Amino acid sequence: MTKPVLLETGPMMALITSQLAEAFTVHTLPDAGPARDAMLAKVAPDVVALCTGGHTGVKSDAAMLARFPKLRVIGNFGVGYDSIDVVTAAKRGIIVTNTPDVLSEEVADTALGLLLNTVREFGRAENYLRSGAWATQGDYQLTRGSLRDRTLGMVGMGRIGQAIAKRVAAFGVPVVYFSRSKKADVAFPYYSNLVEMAKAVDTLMVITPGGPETKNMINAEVLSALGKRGVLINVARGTVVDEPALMAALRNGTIEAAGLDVFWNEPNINPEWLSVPNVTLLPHVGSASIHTRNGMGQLTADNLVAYAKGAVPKTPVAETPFKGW
Ligand code: 8YV
Repeated sequence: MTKPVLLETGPMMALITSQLAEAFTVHTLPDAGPARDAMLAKVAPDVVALCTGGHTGVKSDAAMLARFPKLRVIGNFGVGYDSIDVVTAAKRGIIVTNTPDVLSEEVADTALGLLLNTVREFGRAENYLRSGAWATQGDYQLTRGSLRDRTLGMVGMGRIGQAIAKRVAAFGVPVVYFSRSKKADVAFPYYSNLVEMAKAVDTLMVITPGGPETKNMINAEVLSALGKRGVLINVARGTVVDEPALMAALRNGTIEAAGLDVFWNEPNINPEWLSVPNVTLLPHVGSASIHTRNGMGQLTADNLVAYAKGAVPKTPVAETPFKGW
């Protein structure tokens, strides 16, 4: 029996590809160039399953999806699926799956690390030691920032947001949150207006989905409301933050500091970031441990293999609920 055809939109973990290869005929798109176009033209008419992820740089937008007339399922390696046009997928009855839960605790750990590093300057302090300056110039400067006198405003209170809020609360830091609607099962004080919340706190933690609805949500008005002691942490998507506005706010003292794990146009980030001193920069490592990536990879494979086996996918996204293949 011939296997159904699956296309990986870029290289995936061996753990994923090896399991997919048992159930599908797998093709992997090369990065760019004529070989990529040639492969797409050749296999697209037969593709029933796509394995993708934000890291592949391929957007499954309406034009891309139109190339796959037989497409039935998209397995996204990652919880965020802003690179996939789920509205078009839903209209065509294509099931989109993602990897919730398995990365929540890891991303929350990273968020706390980034927050602490941003206010207490651990990266810069380590560089100071490594440069030999401790012995020759004395102790590293006292940090202007501290968690001790802060109030945190969460921008987004989904599963990862709640894991972050729990950790921050355990550190003795008051937490409030802004999201589209008040969560029945969340006890932290709720704000329905982001600017009002930014005025009331001095630290913002961004963990809201990407996509058009949240594009440039953290803009000049929000940053100015956050104020001079303001610290902004973003572990969501680069697109949620108006980068030129943030860069200006950091340079002219509108806010104090920022910590970013995500950027516009990853991995080719705006090179100007490298010369902004009061920002901690991480190369999108929120979920990037072997333990957690293995969990994400397994869930991605399980969701796609479910199609080949006629089984129920574990984690379809809300926009494309599973009703049968
Ligand atoms: C990964 C992520 O970097 O899950 C997400 O939405 O942003 C990260 O865990 C990404 O999925 C890799 O493709």
